[in-house]
Amino acid sequence: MRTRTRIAMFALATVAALGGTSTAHAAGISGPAFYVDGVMYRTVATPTDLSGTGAPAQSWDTIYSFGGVQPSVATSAPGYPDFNGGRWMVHALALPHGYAALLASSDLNHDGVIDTTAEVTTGLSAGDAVDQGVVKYFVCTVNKVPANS
Ligand SMILES: [Ca+2]
Repeated sequence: MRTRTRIAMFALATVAALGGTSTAHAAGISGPAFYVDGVMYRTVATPTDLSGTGAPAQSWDTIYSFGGVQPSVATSAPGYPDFNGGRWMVHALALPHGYAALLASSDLNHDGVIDTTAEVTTGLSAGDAVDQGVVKYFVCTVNKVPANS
């Protein structure tokens, strides 16, 4: 009886641990995904592709993608007056002089990463980032990464 109880408790703990983990992965919660005004946000990935809907540009917020050299930078988030509810158009950025040159000209607060819209805009003005246009339209949630993760 005692052994059965221990086995049952172990099984419950194992199921709870696995269940918690697999639920998070099944929900598609990302790790840190992109910056908004220097704050890291994450998202729940959704299999949406809204390209070709013909929706006007103002119904989207912009995510600038650096092609993987650093997290993307988004222009809005929940609580911002211009937030469009998680409808995004992704602009790919080319870095014609390299990432180090972009940081040198545009990392305004010298924290080693381009993490605000102002820094992206500075990079575009300096020519160290070049907007390649919209490469994707999609929907995803936006949530601040908890401080303890
Ligand atoms: Ca910065």
